[in-house]
Amino acid sequence: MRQHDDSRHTHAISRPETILRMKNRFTCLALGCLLHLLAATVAHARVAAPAAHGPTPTENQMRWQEMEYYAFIHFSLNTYTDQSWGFGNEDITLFNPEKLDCRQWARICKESGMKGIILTAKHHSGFCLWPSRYTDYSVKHAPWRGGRGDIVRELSDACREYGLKFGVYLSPWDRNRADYGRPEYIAYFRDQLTELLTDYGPIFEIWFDGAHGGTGYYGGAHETRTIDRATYYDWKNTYALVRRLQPDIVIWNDGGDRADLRWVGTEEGYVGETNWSLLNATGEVPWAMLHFGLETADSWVPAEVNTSIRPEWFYHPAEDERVKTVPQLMDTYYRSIGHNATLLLNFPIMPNGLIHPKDEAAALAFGKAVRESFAVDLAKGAPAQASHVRGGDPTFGADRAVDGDKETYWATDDGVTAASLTVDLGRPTLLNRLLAQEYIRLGQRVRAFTIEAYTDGSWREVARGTTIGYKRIVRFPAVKATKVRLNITDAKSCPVISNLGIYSAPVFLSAPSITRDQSGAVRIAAPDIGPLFFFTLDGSEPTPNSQKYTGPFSADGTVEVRAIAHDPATGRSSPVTRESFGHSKRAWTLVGITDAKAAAVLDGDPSTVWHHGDAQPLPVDLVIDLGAAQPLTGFRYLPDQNRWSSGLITKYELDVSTDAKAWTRVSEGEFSNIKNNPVWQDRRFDRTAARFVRLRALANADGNSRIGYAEIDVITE
Ligand code: FUL
Repeated sequence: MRQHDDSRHTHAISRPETILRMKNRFTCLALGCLLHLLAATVAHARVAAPAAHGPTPTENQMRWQEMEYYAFIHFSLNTYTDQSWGFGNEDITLFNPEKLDCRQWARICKESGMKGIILTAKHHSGFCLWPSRYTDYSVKHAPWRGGRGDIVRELSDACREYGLKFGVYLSPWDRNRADYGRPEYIAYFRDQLTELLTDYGPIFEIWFDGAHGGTGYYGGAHETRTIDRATYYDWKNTYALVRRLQPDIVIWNDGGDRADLRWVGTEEGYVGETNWSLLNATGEVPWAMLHFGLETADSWVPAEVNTSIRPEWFYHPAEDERVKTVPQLMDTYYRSIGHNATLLLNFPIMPNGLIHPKDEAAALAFGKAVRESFAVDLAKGAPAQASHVRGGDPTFGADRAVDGDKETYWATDDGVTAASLTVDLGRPTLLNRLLAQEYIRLGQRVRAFTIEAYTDGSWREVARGTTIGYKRIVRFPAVKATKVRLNITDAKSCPVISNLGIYSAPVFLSAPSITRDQSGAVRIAAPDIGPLFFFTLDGSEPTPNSQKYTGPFSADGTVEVRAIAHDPATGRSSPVTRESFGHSKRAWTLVGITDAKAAAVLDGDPSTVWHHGDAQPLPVDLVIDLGAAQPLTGFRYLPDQNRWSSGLITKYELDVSTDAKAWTRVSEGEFSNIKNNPVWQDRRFDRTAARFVRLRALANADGNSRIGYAEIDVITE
């Protein structure tokens, strides 16, 4: 810390006059001397740094926060069974990642700009990626490397080699263990924790997933087990064990059991724009608190945004075309790291033990886009002025926010909770991003701010926001300005700003969405304002010379549409979107349903949804008549996409028929993680010719009988 260094307060005391001839002159000089001494005394009075306000981060939380960006790795036995969650009875002999190379994982993470990796050492299936002494359900009994492999060891070694920190995910819920739900399991869980936190060097973060109880194998019992979340895991003592074994660790838990970090209430990759790093140490944590934090809370519990580079956490070959694009990942960046959180981005590992080349390419391109976006800080070292400076002391002057030193800051006097910081760029400069950081060691303070740009001789507001915290990055349309002003308009206590950055970042156009309604009309759209769309229907890559989209067009039957968004002003194009449509849905009907709103199930629009009436008891059937028999190889279900979604099916059966009388079961099981991650649920089955499809919902995510659908589709190839 250089902030409190007072060696600069050196001062020379002027020599008094010795000879004075005239009385009035003497009086004048004496008075002057006195004033001079008084002024010197004031100037030499040390201006104290602001006192901390409210909760502040621990050293462990501070180190973690500064990591900003790190990886998740999801790999387990269910990688081999194409499931989101293993049931706990998957056959160990399936586990044989013949090309496994943790150095590939570490290299990709390092080259992408990440600072660490967290591995699913044990996911809900209970299968252990290390040869635990306490179970047979581990790599020790897999064919891989003759049972002598240890992925926790290999990855911790690779992390060390690449200068990355290493963390572990240990699922509290274990669908394999016979004793899950009984006290014995807690002893087992702690034994495993002890192994992981003792045998593999420093662990920066431990992840205790919130999924807790439900159906499972449970040593052959094949039943549903529920536990009391509030008491069963005895987190207090488990946390004490963790901290004893790894004093520098941070503990993640999903909010209910207060740890060092909190979940943000969604796996889609964003946290609230208002984001306080605060929660109360006890009490309920409703969704809004996870997502926005709580301004008045008593503990420092910062947010970590976890999301996957593909829709799902584990590898599913069907998602090879659904790897997130640079614009999507950049949007995630701005809405996680740019919203005062860290970003934990997941790579699913393929059955061969490697990260897929498409995921690698996406992560590296994303890393490059971040580097490019923040390569030149236009504010760094530029003249800066503030409306208020603490005690008039340059130690707390405006320039401390643009000096590139994270330990110095601009601050105002106590009680001043609205103040401005102006950066003079010297000449009209194009810019579209402002980055601000509070010196959070003294607490999170700012409640509201605006950003103004000085263009053509006057100030105009270009953006406004709420919290800042460790880091806030604000996006706004490009503006040419000679000066930029950050106005803190409200704060809990005097603002303490350690960094202000100004950037002209490239804008990455989002890949467009392509939808087709039941009549066969295809629509292309994107969230960005203004781009043109170009598309192809013959499987070739679209370019700005391809057919221009001028409005919905008809393309019924089996067809692949590829499209790009393009901005002629910058010459930039978006990534390509590819959407394959199967048989025409024109002749499809929902059997026995008279509600016209049910058309939403087949309208090709993910944002519309239809629910059966609430009174209907489970199971609830949806029967689709395809109009004619077709060779089916799978079906797809998209649940309600709204934020306050309901009716998400978690257990299902799928039957098909040629006459709606004799039914054949082609698929059954669960949509495991549908609540947290409501993406398309694809299920494949052996080719069967059928005209009728019956989806039977056996349970939903909320434990009631409400059942709904955004979309249903079939797979025919
Ligand atoms: C969720 C789990 O149920 C998912 O499978 C995944 O591990 C994700 C990170 O957390 O709650």
